Amino acid sequence: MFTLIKTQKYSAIVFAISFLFLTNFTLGQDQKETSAASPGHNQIVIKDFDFSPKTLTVKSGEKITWINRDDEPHTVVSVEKQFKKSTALDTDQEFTITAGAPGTYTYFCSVHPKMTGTIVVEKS
Ligand SMILES: [Cu+2]
Repeated sequence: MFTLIKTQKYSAIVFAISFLFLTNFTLGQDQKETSAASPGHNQIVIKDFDFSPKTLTVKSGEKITWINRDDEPHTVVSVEKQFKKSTALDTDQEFTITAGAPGTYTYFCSVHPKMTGTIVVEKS
């Protein structure tokens, strides 16, 4: 009798923990999909000395975030000074700007000037 209760209690705890993990996992997935799909959130990943995507099209007023996934520091500098330049971004550091007037914005990394990218800003 005692053993049976104990086992049931144990099962209940195991069940509760699995449920929590499952819920967390599901929530995590949801959040990921939401942020990727939600309008106004545009991310450029810096990896292997490259900006990805190379060309990003956004609407005026939307935010653009660069994130450095390299071990090397990188910067984001507008060729025509259309937005303020970033500081040197360390690994996993982010830099965010708000897209201004419609147009084509080219930018580069001042540490590695061969790294270039383009942002096309469309009318919102
Ligand atoms: Cu760089």
